[in-house]
Amino acid sequence: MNGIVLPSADDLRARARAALQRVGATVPDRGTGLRARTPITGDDLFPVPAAGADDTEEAIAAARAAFLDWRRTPAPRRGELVRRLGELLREHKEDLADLITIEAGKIRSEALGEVQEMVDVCDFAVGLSRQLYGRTIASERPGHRLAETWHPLGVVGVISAFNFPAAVWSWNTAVALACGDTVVWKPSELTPLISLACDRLLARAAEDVGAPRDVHRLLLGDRSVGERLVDDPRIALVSATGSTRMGREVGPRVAARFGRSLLELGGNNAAVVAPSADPDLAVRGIVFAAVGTAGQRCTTLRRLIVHREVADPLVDRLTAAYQKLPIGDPFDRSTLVGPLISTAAFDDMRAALDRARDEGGELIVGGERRPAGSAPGAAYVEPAIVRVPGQTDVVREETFAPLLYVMTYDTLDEAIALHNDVPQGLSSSIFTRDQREAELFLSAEGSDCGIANVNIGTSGAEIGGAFGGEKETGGGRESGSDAWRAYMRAATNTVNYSGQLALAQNVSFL
Ligand code: UN1
Repeated sequence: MNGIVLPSADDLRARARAALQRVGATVPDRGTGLRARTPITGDDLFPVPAAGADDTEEAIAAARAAFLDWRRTPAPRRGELVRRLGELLREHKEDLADLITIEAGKIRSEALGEVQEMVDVCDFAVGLSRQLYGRTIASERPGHRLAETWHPLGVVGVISAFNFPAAVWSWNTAVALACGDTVVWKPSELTPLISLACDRLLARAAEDVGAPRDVHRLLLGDRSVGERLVDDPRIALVSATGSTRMGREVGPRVAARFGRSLLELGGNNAAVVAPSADPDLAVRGIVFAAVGTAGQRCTTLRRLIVHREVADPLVDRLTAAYQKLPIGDPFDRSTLVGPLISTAAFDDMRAALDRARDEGGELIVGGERRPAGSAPGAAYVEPAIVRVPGQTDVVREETFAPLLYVMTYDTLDEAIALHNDVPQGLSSSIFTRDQREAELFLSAEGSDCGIANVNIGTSGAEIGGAFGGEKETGGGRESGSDAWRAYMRAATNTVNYSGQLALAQNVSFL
């Protein structure tokens, strides 16, 4: 039995090569250490050269030198670089989406959506380049002006994950460049090709507008490259996206040298479904949030907390929807669930399912691997729903797979307590038509997450809001709103134009 029909590794190689050529990037033909790989078939595509210690040193020094120039460039002119990058991203939307699908396994619509997110954040950062506002503050002294001024921070080290291999880079880079910073990027080892494409487009944008080439440097490499960024005092801000385990190392190491870190770590996102929820809307919102990107978003819905009265019919409807999910080749327009990133990710999912069963859970649907006869190294999996007797140990952990745990509640207070009783705090939602319930969920006594939604799932945030979460999610905020402040330093200025020396707090001296 062949099962899922897939393109060949040669087809994917040709498609990746064509996309890279169209963006103007060099197709790697020899390499040390790294390999570009596709989860669609599980095959290696190209060898990729990896950066060593010398390359890392050179890149940091170059980005630091470029910073000294870039910080003097007026912010609206810095915005012109980001505008040009946004134009190139629009022009090459399909090429970038191809590379995202090939390396991360995203279905077409989600890969295009990721590129759209990049375009959107460029538009945002162009506007931001004219809005890096500081406040003026009423001085307590006559003839004095008190103000805050925002200045560029330095070199930003961006460490990104495989699941949003391009968008998370763009959130950081578009904002950092507008803020007057330069960037050194260490992407996931799993996604070198899309990284080469993004780097090339930014280099083209820099050439087109006459910005210094070294405002951005890409370092493809293993963990040692990330460690160098973490420990180097020339990296003013380390913006790292990944697991909580990774963040536990990065945070203290950056803090030990008094650097800044911005951490986007694990999520264990939940939705509360109240008795008044619109069932059609809830089912569609839940399925996208739990199953989209094959359950491999930081914002993926992993826990469903359902009122006891509506739990059985809701689970029945979700089960019916899960049984019909088209699983397979992410380039096929009818597919909704592409591959997991690796067979190891499937092993983790199986291990979580086994633990859930041992902890009293009941598998309702899914959890099996779909055979892909031509590609034994690819992991296609049926998204799973497990009913659990409560928030057991495995439910409190993030498993990066399409695995949805369902629990029941009787009172909203109980639902909120369950909701918040996990170590992570990224995204959350409530499905309800009761305004009092919705507002309570959004209030100080409600969800403790960085993102809290009503009648929409936990994933798929727009770039205009700040993105990030609390507790073990790391506390960082990226992308929109005032997240830019993390990429700048504020100076408080007191200017005395009175001709008299007046000391604050009525202190007299001399
Ligand atoms: C991530 O999974 O790391 O809100 C980022 C979302 C996307 C970004 C996810 N806009 O699901």
